Amino acid sequence: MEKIVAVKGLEVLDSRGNPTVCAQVVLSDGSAGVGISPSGASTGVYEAFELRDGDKERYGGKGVQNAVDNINNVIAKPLCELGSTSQQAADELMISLDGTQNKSKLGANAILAVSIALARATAQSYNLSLYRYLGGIGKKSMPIPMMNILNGGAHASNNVDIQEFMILPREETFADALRVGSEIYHKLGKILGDKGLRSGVGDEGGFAPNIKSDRDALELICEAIVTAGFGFDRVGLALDVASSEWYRDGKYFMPKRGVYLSSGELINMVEELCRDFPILSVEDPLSEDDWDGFCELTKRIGGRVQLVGDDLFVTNRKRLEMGIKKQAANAILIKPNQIGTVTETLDVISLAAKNGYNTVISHRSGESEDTFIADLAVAVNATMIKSGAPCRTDRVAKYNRLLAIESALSQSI
Ligand code: 2PG
Ligand code: MG
Repeated sequence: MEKIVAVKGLEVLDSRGNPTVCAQVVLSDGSAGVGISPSGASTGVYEAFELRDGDKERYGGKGVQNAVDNINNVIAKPLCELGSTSQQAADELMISLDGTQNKSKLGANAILAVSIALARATAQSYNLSLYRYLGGIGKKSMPIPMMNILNGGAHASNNVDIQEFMILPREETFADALRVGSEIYHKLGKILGDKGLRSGVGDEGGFAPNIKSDRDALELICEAIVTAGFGFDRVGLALDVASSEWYRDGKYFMPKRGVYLSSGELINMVEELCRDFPILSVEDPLSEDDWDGFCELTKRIGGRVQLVGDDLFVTNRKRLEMGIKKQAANAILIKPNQIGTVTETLDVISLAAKNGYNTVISHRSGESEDTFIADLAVAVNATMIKSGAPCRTDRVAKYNRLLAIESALSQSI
């Protein structure tokens, strides 16, 4: 049986120019894998812990040298003594070496990078594609791309409070869906330019214009869809309200517009937006602590709109179990770094599937060239994948990996 013979950490940069953790794992047969942890901006309070050095003299306190040291000095030796390449055994070992509830001792950023690197190395050792190794021999389907083409909230310095305005192109093939999304993205750029609203792009590659209201953003996107030659039967809309960012003392405060809303008013606002626009999916319409609000909205529109828990569930089995019991939301966003290991990520995805919750695999606003989530989406037959606009290599890398997987699947028997 092969075993792990080397584990090494390295501090690298993410798409925002902030440090993040890269790990390399080498096996006894020479197979090797690399993993890079992503990093969020609108992070949920229940996420696993991202360990940063806090030394203001380096990277404004955002260095990850301690997390890297944890890989080299705490994690590497026990993993090499494990005697196998079992993902589950390795992940469980790292969880026990950490010993905390939220991986705050070693850092979820350290643990996840190793976990991903091990999955890659082991897939290579078996001579399997990563999605095959992670997902097994069953039928594989491609996810629908959920493309964030207009950025606001914590991801852009414009005056828009809703974090993400996304399009969902539903075509026969992933390649066609990506083409449709890209054509609409470019049309939106042209429309914004014609209206004197052209802007730079936000963290996830979407345009970040200053506009009057959230409704205006949705109108502009609808115009882009229609002028690009598509109908709403083919292209739906999706939002990530990311409303945990607004929640203080039981009230919602939209900081850029300076508006206060009660939970009930926010529920009404989301319901009205879903009535007036072809919105198929809304993520975090209520905050991570507003279970009652989530349940109420699910009761009202959950039968026709996908309601996704991101900060609400944080890829965490216990929080999803609570949601299932309370019937809050009907889909889960999956971000491996919210929980910190590949094993726990796969476990929560199967819990969601067993309980009829849709799965949306997601990037973070701080990303890298690592395309693990693309393979993960196909491995688990996820309904959708969220990887930003078709712009900026950190976003496009995932979509390009999915193109390669689709092409490989079409050639395999
Ligand atoms: C989200 C993510 C990704 P962040 O809220 O869904 O789009 O953003 O990584 O900043 O949490
Ligand atoms: Mg979100």
